[in-house]
Amino acid sequence: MQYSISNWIYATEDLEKSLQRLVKYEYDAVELEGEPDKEKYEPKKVKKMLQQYGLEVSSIAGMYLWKEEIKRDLASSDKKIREQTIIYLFKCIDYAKLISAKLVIVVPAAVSKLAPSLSKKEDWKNSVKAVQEVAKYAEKKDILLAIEPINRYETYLVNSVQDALYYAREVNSSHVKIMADTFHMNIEERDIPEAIRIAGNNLINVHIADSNRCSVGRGHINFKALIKALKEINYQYALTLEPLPPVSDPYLALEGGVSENIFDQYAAESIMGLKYFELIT
Ligand code: LER
Ligand code: MN
Repeated sequence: MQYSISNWIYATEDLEKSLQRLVKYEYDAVELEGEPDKEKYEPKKVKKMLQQYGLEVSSIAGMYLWKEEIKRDLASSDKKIREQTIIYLFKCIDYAKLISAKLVIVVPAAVSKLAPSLSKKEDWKNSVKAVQEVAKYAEKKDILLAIEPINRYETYLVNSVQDALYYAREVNSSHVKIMADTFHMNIEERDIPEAIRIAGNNLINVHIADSNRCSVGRGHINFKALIKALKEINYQYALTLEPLPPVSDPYLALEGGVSENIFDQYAAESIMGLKYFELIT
């Protein structure tokens, strides 16, 4: 299995500093925050750094913001918002291609928008249609899209692995698959390993954090059973760490004065725990 960390958890931290942490704790890859227009992610500069540190890019984490200044929402009843989100995803796909990432994460409705624009049924239809358009572009560029189910306290449309499978089936593209996130699964799934088995070969990325969103071992998720299920489905993609200090948003962690040591500690503990379970299962 490939070990990766989503650099979204490091918020405004200098990218090189984050990459150095990944190398120090022997990760293979990084999942980059999907912000292709940000200076921090200038592709030539990023490519050079990746080469220098011997890291791959496992994925691009699409950011489905729901803020006063910017709304990225594939399920919006407002055509303009849907269209600007489609264009945003085209840019993420182009960016993925430039830095040799295999996949882009898609959340079917904005994160922290908790109720439908119209009805859940109408929003579902709008979102599926929008992603069908994105999928055509992804097929052309040969980049995969991974539908991420997120718990009900952050979004309302696709919350479970089964929701994501239904959604991907409706989009109906060779390049639309699903992913899982153990933190959200702990809230939404009846049985985490069983959900992994149901996802089967549709699963192309797994975000990892413990039940309290801290690093592996600090909560009560049974990671041994998770790894066993991943082995059973012959999972060949990345385990992408997404542990957060106990705050709701990574930007609050740095601003709130969380010590940087915690990032090192979480990176070290998580890979050690997972590799141990990989070895013994
Ligand atoms: C992002 O991968 C995620 O899991 C969400 O909780 C982001 O808000
Ligand atoms: Mn996630």
